[in-house]
Amino acid sequence: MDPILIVLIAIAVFVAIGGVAFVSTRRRGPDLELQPRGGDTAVLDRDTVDRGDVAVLDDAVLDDPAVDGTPDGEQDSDVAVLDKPEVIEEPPPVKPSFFERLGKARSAFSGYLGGLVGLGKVDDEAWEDLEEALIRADVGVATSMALIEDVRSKAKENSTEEGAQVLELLKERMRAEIADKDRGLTVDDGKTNVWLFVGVNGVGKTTTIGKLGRRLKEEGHKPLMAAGDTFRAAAAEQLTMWAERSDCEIVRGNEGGDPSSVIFDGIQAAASRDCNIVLADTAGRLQNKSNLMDELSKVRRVAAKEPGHVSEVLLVLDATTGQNGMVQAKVFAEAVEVTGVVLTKLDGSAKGGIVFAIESELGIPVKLVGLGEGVEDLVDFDPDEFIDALFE
Ligand SMILES: Nc1nc2c(ncn2[C@@H]2O[C@H](COP(=O)(O)OP(=O)(O)OP(=O)(O)O)[C@@H](O)[C@H]2O)c(=O)[nH]1
Ligand SMILES: [Mg+2]
Repeated sequence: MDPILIVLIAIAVFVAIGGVAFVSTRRRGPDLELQPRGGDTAVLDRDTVDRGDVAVLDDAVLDDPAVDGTPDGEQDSDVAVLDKPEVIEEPPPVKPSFFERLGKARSAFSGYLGGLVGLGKVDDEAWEDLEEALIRADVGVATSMALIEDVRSKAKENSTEEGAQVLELLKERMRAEIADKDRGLTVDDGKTNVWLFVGVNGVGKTTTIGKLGRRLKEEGHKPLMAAGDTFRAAAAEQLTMWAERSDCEIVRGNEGGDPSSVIFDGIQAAASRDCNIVLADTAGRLQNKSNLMDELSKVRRVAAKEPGHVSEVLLVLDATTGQNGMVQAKVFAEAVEVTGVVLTKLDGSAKGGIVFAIESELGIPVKLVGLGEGVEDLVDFDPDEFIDALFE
């Protein structure tokens, strides 16, 4: 064969193979070279894109039609994943109200009372059930009986026998029972106020001081914590952690030292550092240990020495201990003239009724309520919202 002819055939075959290769490359589409936001170039294959890595793609690359990979510009299903992600702005979290946060106490108590709403007529048995519901919710036997007796005579007076109306009367009566109490926490101007925290073991004294430290600072006060629990090794450490967290001053003594002198030192330090409230922690103690109750009386006397000015003695009670809280309240009130109650752990209790027992039988106002372990979980007691929550 003519060598020229052979060369021509070879060129024709070469051109034909090259054409087929070119067409097949076009059909597959180019590899997607995508630019992540960080700036480094990354070559992503189509699988990667489909997994949703689109959020990091550069706008310029997204606008490039070559990225489509579709030969004739028609839309294929891969295009959708290259859309810019929609930015959904989270609304700021709404702080739940006292009413909402009562949680368990609320649902359990209204469980006892809720059944009455559907009742047609309240007969003798229903009156008894109602009284029992109050007792079970820790309102206390004496207070429950007194409340029901009052409501029953009022219902008779008004010829009211319908369940819903009777509940309304009870609600009103309970509201009246705890209305008009002074629940403010006293801070006297120009004084070194001392707030003493007392109560049995593990009720939440130290935690309450920690929570209050933050809150008082936010309100513009200058609190100082005094670690008067010298009994338990870790107690001062625990308070120190809270002080650091809420940026409060703290005075602590030696383990096994005299609690009165630690608190006295705290008051001296507060006066010289211009702190206006001393939050004085004390060791948990059982109310039946008379030597420990005497020690508490001494702490109270020493704290009142110049320049100390005891403006609150707050008894911390754990809502989950129920009626035993009443016994504690009586004995502590005798030893240290309690000015208010902090009712902790109401988030985990169905026994909110203890509030009525404390206020009506002992006349001590509930001033603060603990609804959790966090720094934000200490709230002022709101009697109206509390009653609404119980009857919801
Ligand atoms: N759920 C819940 N837990 C709380 C509340 N207040 C305190 N606690 C927890 O109860 C436990 C005991 O709290 P402390 O503050 O150490 O109690 P305390 O009275 O100082 O205890 P002692 O110093 O041992 O007498 C801790 O685990 C707290 O986090 C509250 O309102 N709700
Ligand atoms: Mg403690």
